Amino acid sequence: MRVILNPRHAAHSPPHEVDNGTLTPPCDVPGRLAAIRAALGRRSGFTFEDAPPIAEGAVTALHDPAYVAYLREASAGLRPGQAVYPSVFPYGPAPRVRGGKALRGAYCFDTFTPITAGTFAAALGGAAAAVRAADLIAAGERAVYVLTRPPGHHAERDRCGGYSYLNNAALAADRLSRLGKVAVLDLDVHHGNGTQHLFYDRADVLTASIHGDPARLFPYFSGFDDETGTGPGLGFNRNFPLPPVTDRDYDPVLAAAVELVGRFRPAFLVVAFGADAHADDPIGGFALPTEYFGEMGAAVRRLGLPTAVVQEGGYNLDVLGGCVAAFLESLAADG
Ligand code: SP5
Ligand code: ZN
Repeated sequence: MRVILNPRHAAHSPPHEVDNGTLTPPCDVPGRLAAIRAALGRRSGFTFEDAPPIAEGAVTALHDPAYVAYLREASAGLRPGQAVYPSVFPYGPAPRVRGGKALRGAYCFDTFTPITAGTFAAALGGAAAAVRAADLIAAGERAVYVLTRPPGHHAERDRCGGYSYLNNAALAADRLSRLGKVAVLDLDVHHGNGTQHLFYDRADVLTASIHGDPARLFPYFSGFDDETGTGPGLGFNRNFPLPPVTDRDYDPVLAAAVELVGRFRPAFLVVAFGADAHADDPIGGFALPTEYFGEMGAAVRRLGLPTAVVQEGGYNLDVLGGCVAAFLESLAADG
C-alpha cells in the first residue's frame, strides 16, 4: 500500500494545550507520526512517499479563504516556540470581528488547538497528502493511506479545533466528489464535527461517524444521533454515539455503519481513521484491543470500494502504530 506522508508535519509541535485553565502536555506530538511510520516499516507491503506541495487554492474550495489567510498570517507572525490561543469567543446576536483577539476566538472553537509558527505549513502539507491520496484513488489505486498530523476531522469551514486546522479527509472527499458519490466513514473516537459541518447540506457526500457520546466526550456540542443533515443533505449524515465500549458492543454498530455506506453505493470511500478508541488511549475512554482494528479494516475491505484512509487521532505512542498496521493490513488483504 502506498503511504503518503506530510513532509511538513514536524513544523507543528505545540508546546502545550490548555484544558480547564491548566497547561497540559500536548497530545498531538510529532512522535505520533514517527511511531506509525516505524510500525509500518517493520511490516512488508508499505511504500512511503512525500506529498507534492499544493497551492492554497486547493483548500479554499472547501475552507473559507479568509480563515485560511488567517492561519497563514497568524503562523507567519510568530517566532519559534510561541503559541497563540483564543481567550474570548464570539457572543451575542451579531458578534463583530475586527481583529486582534476577536480573530483568535472567531476562527477557533476550543483551547486545545494553538497556532504556532509552523502550524500553517504543517496543515497545508497534510492537505497536500490528502489531495494526493484522492488523486491516486481516482487513478485506480485500491487503497492509499495518508500518514499525517495535525489531524483534520474537527476543522470546520472557518474554524480550527480539536487539534485540527484543515480538514484533510473532507478535502479528499470533496475532490473525489467531482467524479462520483463519496462516503466518509469516521472511526476516530471523537465525532467528526468538521466533516459533518462541511457536508451537512450535500447529498453527494455521505458522512457517517462512530464515536463517544458527545454528552461526555469532546467535541461535546455535536455528534448526537438526531443530526441527520439539512436541505438536500437530509438523510446523508449519520452519527453513531456510543458509551465507552469494548469490541463486543462496538461491532454491531460498525456493521450498521458499514451497511449504511454500502447502501449509499458510493464510487469512493474516505476513512477518517483514529486509534483513540484503543483501551490504552489517554483521552478516548473506550476499550478496544489492538486486534480489533484489524476487524475494522476487514469490515471496510468487504465494501470493495477504492479507499483513502486519512490519519486522525490516537495518542498512546506504544499502541498507535500497531492499531494502524492492523487496520491497513486487513484492509489490503486479498479476498
Ligand atoms: C483528532 C482528535 O482526536 N482530536 C481530539 C481532541 C480532543 N481534545 C480534548 C483533550 C482534552 C484532554 N487534555 C489532556 C491533555 C493531555 N495531552
Ligand atoms: Zn479523536
